[in-house]
Amino acid sequence: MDTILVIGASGQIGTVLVQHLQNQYGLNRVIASDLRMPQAFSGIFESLDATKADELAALVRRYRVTQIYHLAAILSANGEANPIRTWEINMQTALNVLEVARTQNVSKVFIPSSIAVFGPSAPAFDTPQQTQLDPTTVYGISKVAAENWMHYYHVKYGLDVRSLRYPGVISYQSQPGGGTTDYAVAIYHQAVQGQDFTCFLSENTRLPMIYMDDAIRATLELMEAESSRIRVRTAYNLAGLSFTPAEITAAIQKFFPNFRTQYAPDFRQQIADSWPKTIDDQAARNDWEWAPAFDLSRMTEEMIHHLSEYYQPSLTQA
Ligand code: NAD
Ligand code: AKB
Repeated sequence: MDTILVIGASGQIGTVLVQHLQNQYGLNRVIASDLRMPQAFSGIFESLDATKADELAALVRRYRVTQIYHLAAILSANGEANPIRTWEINMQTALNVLEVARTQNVSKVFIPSSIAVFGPSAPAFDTPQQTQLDPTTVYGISKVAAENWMHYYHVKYGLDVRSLRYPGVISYQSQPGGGTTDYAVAIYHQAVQGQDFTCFLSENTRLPMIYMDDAIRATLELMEAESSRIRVRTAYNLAGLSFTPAEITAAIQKFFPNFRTQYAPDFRQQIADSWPKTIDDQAARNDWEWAPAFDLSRMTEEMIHHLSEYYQPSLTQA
């Protein structure tokens, strides 16, 4: 019987992942932890600062944790406000997780990486699994370092640690936590509330994205795959869909013809320009049969449906 610890459980991905894990393993088998309590939460929650190795180790011992999903991090845009602090938090938490897993015989660990590992030297289209990694953000630098540490713990200690380079994750259940891809969530919230949107990226900035359902399924499929099939022990490239602000605006206009987007690029434009436009995820497809299900029109339909229920429940029930 597995007992699963999720660190960073109150964030965009954690909020949704915890519910899936609770459904799969049972409410008492999933320990959600974070600096802050998730909203409207049922299940076991423990307050944890994952930079504190002793607190983390005590939690792992107390619950006899067998799997860890480590989601705590400072993302690309927020990270630039305080690069040294971002490095300390992202690296210290990742190293604490790897070390506690090694010393307390945790059988499986998931620590996500990001398309932010890529920089200007990587091919922008169909960015391959193996290529030069020269990120321009402290977030990206910390993700490259974490990938190398994961590989090190696997080779040196045999730790079963697995990872995905998530693209920008789009969800209706939770708000994103300060990244460069956040506009693609905010735009739906504005549209459903009948408001126009001001985008902090320019209209033709193409970025790799993924719908939350696909991101969660990829995570669980990766974690459930036979260990022998996991041939990449840094992090797998993962592709969902890829679009520009102009294209997502056009997809939303099919539901709200009067919806308009204005463009006011800020510092996040430079980050976006250094990232891939599309991702080659052949290794994930080959090794554990990854295939995304959501394209732009299907995702847009779901986002608008769920957010309409949230903002205008009386209209959607009528
Ligand atoms: P998020 O910012 O929404 O959530 C991160 C959570 O970590 C927050 O709830 C925060 O309170 C918590 N946290 C921060 N410092 C902590 C600490 N010291 N101890 C315990 N908890 C702490 O992030 P997210 O979008 O849910 O991302 C989860 C993971 O996935 C991160 O590693 C991120 O880099 C990665 N990722 C996310 C995306 C995306 O688009 N959401 C894309 C690529 C990679
Ligand atoms: C961000 O924009 O920082 C994240 C990511 C792609 O890692 N969404």
